[in-house]
Amino acid sequence: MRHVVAGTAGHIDHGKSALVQALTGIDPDRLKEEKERGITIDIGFAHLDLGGGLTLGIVDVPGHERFVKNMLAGVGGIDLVMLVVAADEGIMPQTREHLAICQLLRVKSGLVILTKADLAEPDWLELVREDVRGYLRGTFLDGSPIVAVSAKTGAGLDLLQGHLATLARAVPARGTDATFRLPIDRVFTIRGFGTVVTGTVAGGQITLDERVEIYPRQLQAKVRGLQTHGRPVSAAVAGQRVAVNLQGIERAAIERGDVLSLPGLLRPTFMLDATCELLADAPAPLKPRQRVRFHIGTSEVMARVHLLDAEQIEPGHRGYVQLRLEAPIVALPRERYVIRSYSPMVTIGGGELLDVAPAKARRSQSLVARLAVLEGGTPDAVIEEHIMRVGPGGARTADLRARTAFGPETLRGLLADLTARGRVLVVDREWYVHAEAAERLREAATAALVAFHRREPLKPGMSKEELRTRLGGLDERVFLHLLDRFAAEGTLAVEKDKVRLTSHQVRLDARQQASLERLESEFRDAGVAPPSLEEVFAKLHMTRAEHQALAQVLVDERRLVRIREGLYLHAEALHSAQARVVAFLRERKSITPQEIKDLLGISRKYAIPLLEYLDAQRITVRVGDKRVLREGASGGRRLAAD
Ligand SMILES: Nc1nc2c(ncn2[C@@H]2O[C@H](COP(=O)(O)OP(=O)(O)OP(=O)(O)O)[C@@H](O)[C@H]2O)c(=O)[nH]1
Ligand SMILES: [Mg+2]
Repeated sequence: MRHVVAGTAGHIDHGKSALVQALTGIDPDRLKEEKERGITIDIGFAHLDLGGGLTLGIVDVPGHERFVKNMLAGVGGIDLVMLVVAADEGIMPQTREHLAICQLLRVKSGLVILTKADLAEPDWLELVREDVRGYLRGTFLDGSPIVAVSAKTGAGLDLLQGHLATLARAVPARGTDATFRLPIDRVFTIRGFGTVVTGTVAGGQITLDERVEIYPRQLQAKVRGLQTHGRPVSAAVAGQRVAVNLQGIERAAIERGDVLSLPGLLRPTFMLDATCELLADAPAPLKPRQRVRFHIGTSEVMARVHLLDAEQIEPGHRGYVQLRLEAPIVALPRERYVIRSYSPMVTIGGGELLDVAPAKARRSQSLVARLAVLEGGTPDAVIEEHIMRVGPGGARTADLRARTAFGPETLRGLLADLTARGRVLVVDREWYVHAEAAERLREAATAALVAFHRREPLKPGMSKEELRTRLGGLDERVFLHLLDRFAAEGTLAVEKDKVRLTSHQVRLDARQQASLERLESEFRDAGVAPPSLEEVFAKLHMTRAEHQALAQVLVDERRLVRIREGLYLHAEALHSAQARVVAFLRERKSITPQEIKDLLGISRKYAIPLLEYLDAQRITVRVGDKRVLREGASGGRRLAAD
């Protein structure tokens, strides 16, 4: 089964709806008001079996200039256009505007239908045909069939159907490797079923029972039923018109312009970077910060256009812009949009989205260069650009899904290729950092460490956490991964929670060396009943600042061991005390605080912290008011390890 969607276009009263009805037997005007006034107000739908498993869905649009907004909601997803021109009237304003819209949206093909042929003399018909042919020159419909028909007599309908079949067969099948998106064009309820939304699937596919999300409001629901052209189906794919019965959501929570997609895949945005081309017959140049009506998919929101590479865009010219929206939307790069001026409401231009999660733009050469890559670059250049821009923080596959036009399989392939070529680094599962961003981070880390070592020559290294903060507070997983990578490459060394340059060593001058030795011997001599650091500093007439650092050198070199806050034991004293306690325990099985005081000849002030230290080292374990050897603990091995 193949599905192709066509849309009518053309001036009011030129016979679009009558043609659709004559062709399909379905009246696309479904509103009471439409019947009463004899005009189309909102989009209507019909379908035509073209044989050979090919169905043509038809979106019929209103021609009235006040309803161009509705026309735009209808033609967003069409494959081909049926441009209707009444033979008795010829080309009129909305013939031009609708054709311009189809051109801006890059509708690929179509044909022109001269309706009401029964009202025109053959000569006149030929004149109109010539006129239209000339008018189409240079447009995407240049050289397309021009078919004269009469909805009244049925003349020309068979010929038209033949042309439609040929055009529909030539529409390339859309791939399924894309993010599922359905711009919603209608919402209603059916008694007994609940909420139903309809639209043309813009990408990917949807299946029965799947969980879905309505964007930009981000409400979830479940697909309870699917229909295409009135028949139930179990799945619907890109390019197909579909009605989706949703479970778990109120009709009032959804409106035209919302997008149905899969949970968590898309990210609402207020800003878009894009190309912008102004129609040659736009009434005025596009000015900086001009307020416009922005149309994408089935939605319309107000926006201001910020020009990124020009003072203004002249009619018939193009430029790069940032659109700042007054309400959020969801979209993906490569989608086309249309802008209309605020007043008068006329179509003035449109373009292609390049970045759906941009930073607030400031005009710069680099921004223009970046947008040129997003517009014209190869797929891997585009992915690289996205990963590069997020810097050392990297991008996850999910971020890239939400920011690029690539389907999951294409994306996987591109990322695997870039990884293999060393352009991006995988820092965690599904998390990518650009090699150049990592390189810049390495330079920043090195600079931070150089400064740190200069400032703190007696410290063995900077804490990882401090370095992470200095580098802008990267995500911890990314940071640790990159740190390991830099360490493996030999740039820096990581020891426990400290990072240093590989070249850094704590070097003491002669005076510092002498102070260090005096400091150490004070503790060595004091054994298991050491003084406080403050007492030692006072005794040795040392200044606090420098000698605190020297004491830390002793701690870093494990010559001094911190038992608890403010209490340091010399390593030799600690080890011999520990050996004696272990020997005592081997023989007597348990030891009380009183016994340890007697054993080591120390006061309670030292005995309790020492016991707690041994507990913390998992050498002893507390049972009531006694300590026993921890099962499996080997005093000897512990000592060696310390
Ligand atoms: N004689 C004749 N009249 C036609 C033909 N097609 C349409 N009409 C008449 O033209 C009028 C407008 O037809 P519609 O089909 O409503 O025109 P439309 O283009 O859909 O109009 P909007 O949707 O409002 O833009 C109606 O009165 C039709 O009966 C035709 O082939 N021959
Ligand atoms: Mg109509």
